[in-house]
Amino acid sequence: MKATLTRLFDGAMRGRTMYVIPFSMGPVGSPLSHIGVEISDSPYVVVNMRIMTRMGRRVLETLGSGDFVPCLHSIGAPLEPGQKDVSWPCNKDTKYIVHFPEERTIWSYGSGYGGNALLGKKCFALRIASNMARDDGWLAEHMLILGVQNPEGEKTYVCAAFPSACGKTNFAMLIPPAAYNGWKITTVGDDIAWVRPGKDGKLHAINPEAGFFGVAPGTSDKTNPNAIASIRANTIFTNVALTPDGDVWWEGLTDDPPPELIDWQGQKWTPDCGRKAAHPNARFTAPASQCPVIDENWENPEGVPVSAFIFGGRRGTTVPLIYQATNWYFGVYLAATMGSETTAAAFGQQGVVRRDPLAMLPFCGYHMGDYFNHWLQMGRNLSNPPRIFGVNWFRKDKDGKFMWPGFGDNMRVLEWIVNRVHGRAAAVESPLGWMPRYRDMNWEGLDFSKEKFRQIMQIDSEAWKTELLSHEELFEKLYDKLPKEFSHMRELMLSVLWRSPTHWELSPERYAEEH
Ligand code: TSX
Ligand code: MN
Repeated sequence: MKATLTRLFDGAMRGRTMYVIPFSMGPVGSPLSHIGVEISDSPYVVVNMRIMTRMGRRVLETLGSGDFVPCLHSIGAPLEPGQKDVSWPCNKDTKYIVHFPEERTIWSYGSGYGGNALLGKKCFALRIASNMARDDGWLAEHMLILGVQNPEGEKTYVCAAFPSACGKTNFAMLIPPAAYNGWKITTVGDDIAWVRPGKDGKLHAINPEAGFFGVAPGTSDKTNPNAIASIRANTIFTNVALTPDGDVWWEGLTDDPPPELIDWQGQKWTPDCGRKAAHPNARFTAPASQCPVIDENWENPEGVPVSAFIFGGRRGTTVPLIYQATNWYFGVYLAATMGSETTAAAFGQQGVVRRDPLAMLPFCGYHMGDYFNHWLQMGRNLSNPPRIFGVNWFRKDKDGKFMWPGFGDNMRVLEWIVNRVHGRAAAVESPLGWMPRYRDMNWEGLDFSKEKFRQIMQIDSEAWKTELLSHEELFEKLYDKLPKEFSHMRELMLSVLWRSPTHWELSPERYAEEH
């Protein structure tokens, strides 16, 4: 790779300005932070890194002669004297996004966009950092961090991992329903968590980023008012559409599209033209400090104590709304086998489950089998580990309609999680772990019947046998490094399901209000 890339980088920046970008992932000077220096020929990278990281002179001063991650980036589009530049230059044919985990460096060539170019994010904070974390006994995770404050003022922090298109940023900024007067959700981060054991035997998390690089389409005052408030100023919009008065627009921002727009490619656009106005992956880059519910501890150098890990996916069938893993090991199994049904046709077949362990498949910088073992090992060393939960907001009924209202009402699931963590909520055992009965959750202000709850919590034994068999497909790919514990847990879960009725469900008396 070095031979190939050295040849490509030779003269790659000719005719452009080279920028040197010192940045800190995490609050400047925090013991949990790490510094990088990105060299880039893209002003787009500079202005985005200015929002997404702590960047500039104070980082260089903190660095002194200490360690940093060298990040080399070129769009790979040199300009000859007199040659006119294009609006978004990159190399049409050749792109390499390369990590050297042994020396902890990143070389990125030919691309100007997102994770390929803003090297502090996926390349550093996940792929390189996951290597550092394995070696030094911590975790670099693709997780949001949020705080749940109850009316008594008690604050509980949780981290959550979802594959793309599950509404991670929406969940990170959730607004509780009206019935939750006195409750508050606060945001620490919406994408990445660096998690480290503390002297108290708990895990503590920081958000290594300083901004949100969020998907714009689908973001609105209905789906995420806090995100809309966060992007009111000092925000970069990438590949969105423009209104005649110079404002931005994307699909889902308003119920009705404006009568005319300039689309993301600079073409005239009308609602009936048959094209999308914004690119489906259009983004906003906004300072986290502008989020109305940013957590008071979001820049605390010690991080926030993590009480729970939540793992989810987009599953139309099979997976219940909420369940708690029996222990750390089963939780890691749950996380390792999580998956989402494909939605976009661009990803090939629609509606098939793609496994994305801990939402880290594209972002773990080493073998996934070693990664699972590292997770198991972390649990062995913690006296007070976070509890682990599985959620599924996307289960559908026989008519193909979403059964769960989602969005703010996910607060009801969060409340049960928080109360479980503190030993205040009841649960019953199931083949998957611990599950709430109807009466163990708060339904105030929501019309959700016991029968609907029974359906959304149902465990179909046959479907779960098939599900567990399909885990084997993932395990085969990791065969030589798969934790031996995983095979045992799979066998055990199969045997529990084998003796269960075809439709395993909480017995009727367990639902009865009087019990
Ligand atoms: O972000 C979502 N969340 C998490 C919110 C805190 N979305 C959007 C996903 C795409 C990025 C959801 N979509 C959620 C959800 O909990 N649930 C659903 C499915 C759903 C969609 C629409 C409705 C209900 C559920 N209801 C109406 O449209 C009226
Ligand atoms: Mn992400």
